[in-house]
Formats: sequence, C-alpha cells, structure tokens
Amino acid sequence: MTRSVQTALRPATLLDAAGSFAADVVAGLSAKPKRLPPKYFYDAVGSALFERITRLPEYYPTRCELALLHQQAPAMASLFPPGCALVEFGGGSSRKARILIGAAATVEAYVPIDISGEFLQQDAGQLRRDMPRLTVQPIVGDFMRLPALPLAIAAMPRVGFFPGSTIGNFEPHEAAVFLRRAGRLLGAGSVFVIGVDLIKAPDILYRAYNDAEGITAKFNLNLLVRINRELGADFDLAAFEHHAFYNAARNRIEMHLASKKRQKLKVCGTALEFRAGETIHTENSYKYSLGSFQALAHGSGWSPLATWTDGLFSVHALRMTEDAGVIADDR
Ligand code: SAH
Ligand code: AVI
Repeated sequence: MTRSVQTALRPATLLDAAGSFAADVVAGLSAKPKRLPPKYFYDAVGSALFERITRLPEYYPTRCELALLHQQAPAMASLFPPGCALVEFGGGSSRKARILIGAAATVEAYVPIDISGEFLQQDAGQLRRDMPRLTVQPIVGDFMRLPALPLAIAAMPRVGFFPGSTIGNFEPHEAAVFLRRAGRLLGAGSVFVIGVDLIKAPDILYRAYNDAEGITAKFNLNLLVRINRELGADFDLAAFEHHAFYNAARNRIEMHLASKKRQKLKVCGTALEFRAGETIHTENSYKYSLGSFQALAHGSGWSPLATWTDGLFSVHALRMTEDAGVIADDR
C-alpha cells in the first residue's frame, strides 16, 4: 500500500487542455477497443446540448433531482457550517446550486469547478447579477486534477456539491479516487452533497439515452464535430451513428459511436481504420443502489449522513471522517 501526502494541487492551464485533448484523442482512437473520454463532450455546443437533454421528457434524472432538492434543501442546508463556501464539481449550470444557496443563509461563496469554460463564465456572470451578496469564483479545470482553491475560499469551511450523477461517468475505481481527492480539497469534517442515479428497469434507462428527438445522439456525435474543428480531422458524421444500451452485468449505460461502414481517416497525422459496425466507446453512466454508493463513499473516507430518494434518483449527504491530509489515493 502506498501512502502519499499531497501538499499542493497544481492548477490546470489552457496549454495543458489543448495538448491533452489531441493526445487523449489519438491515444483513445488508437486503443482497442476505440474510446474517447466523456469530459470532451463539453465544448460550448456540447454544454448547450446537455442542457437540452436535461429538459427532455425521457431524461428523468434532472427532473427527479430538482424535485428532491426543492423538497429537501432545508434539511441539506441544516448540515452546512456558518460562513461556508459551496464548491460544485461539474457545475456548468448553477440551476441546482441556486436551490441549495436559496435555502442556506450560511453559504457566503460559490465555487463551481468545470471544464466547460465559456458556459461556466456565462453562468457565473448571471449568478453574480442575481445574487449580488454571494461571492462567485468559478474555476475552469478538470475536477480529476483538482486545482488549488483561491486563498480566500481555502480559509472558509467548505461544503461539496456534485449533482447530476456525473460521478456515474467515472469508473467506480476512479470515483473512489475522486472522492478521496475531493475530501482533501474540502477538508476533514466537511459535508458533501452528491446526486447519484439508481439502478432501475432497463427500459426506463434505455429511453433516457435514446430520446425520440435525437438530442442525445447529437450530443454524442458532437464529439466528432469538435475533433474535426479543433484537431483538423475529417470525420464524416453521416458515416457514424449513436448507440446507447444498458449493460446490466455492469450496471451501466454505455454510449458508443458506431461506424456504418469500413472507412479510413487521419486524426493529427495518425491513420485510423474502422470496420463496419466498429464503435468508439464514448461514455459509461454507472447506476448504483443506495447501499452500493454508500459502500463506495465509505471506502473513500466519507460517512453517510442522510439519503433522500424518490426510487429513481438519490441525493446523499456525506461527512469526511478521515484526516483529509494523510489519505492516499490508491487505498
Ligand atoms: N451539474 C450539472 C451538469 C452535469 S453535466 C447537472 O447536474 O445537470 C456534467 C458537467 O460536468 C458539465 O458541465 C461538464 O462540463 C462537467 N465536466 C465533465 N467532466 C469534467 C471534468 N473532468 N472536469 C471538470 N468538469 C467536467
Ligand atoms: C453528465 N452525465 C451524468 C450525463 C449522464 O446521464 O451520464 C451525461 C449524459 N450522457 C448522455 N445523456 C446524458
């Protein structure tokens, strides 16, 4: 077992972001089977498409979580310490954070961390206008490589917020690493509110990722549009199609982009070949039971404080129980 103490968190730079996009795309498309990291869905167009997904009749998670937040925000807020900063991971839109902030007079600052810079800054600007007494300090970056918090925020007690079941887009072992890192950032004794989608009837899950309007398909295909634009590739969008299905053995929705024919193309000078039917695996969305998520959190240093659910979706309040300074990632 390795033990490590992380003293300083290195801020992500724009140069890192551009360099790693090309490197990650070439590595992922050269792998067998081909894959791409889901964090690259979220350019400005991808973030806007995701917002449309959240309003689709088939995509129940956002509706369910918003209802749980509206009903239970006072109970959640009662767990927050005075004069705290709410740190939201993947907080592209502050729609959900606004509910918590509205219920918690103790929240003095809001720090959304998101990779989708343009979308994040626009939302932060609107929030500053709507809540002038709230300090709003967005951080553009990858929440897997958590950037250091601004000093003024690091001096406040911190509450974490990770809605939307974005934690389900991690592999379970990555989710455990993330929870440990978030624990270090938020500090010993801190509270973390996390939205987690639940295992349920496969047909409900299938419909949520195969909507009749085809918005999820556009969201998936936008990854190729982004690679064409930013990396000068020549993917023919008409030659790929959206596939999403529930893998019951692994409790996850898988999204893929399937090649409709045999084809060859180049990305960043690297030659690629696709067989007819071959796919690029673009996203997993893991679903948990209440117990399996609590066990994951517990194994990462977080004790369950409360859980709210409507049977389809769940929101968990956790408390950091271990000394956040000396926890290793890989335990
Ligand atoms: N919190 C919102 C949005 C969920 S969509 C909700 O609950 O509806 C996922 C969000 O996480 C997007 O805003 C996306 O830009 C962000 N995101 C995804 N991967 C990320 C990463 N590795 N680092 C930082 N942000 C990320
Ligand atoms: C952000 N994340 C939790 C969404 C999900 O449901 O896994 C992303 C998404 N992919 C397709 N539809 C929505």
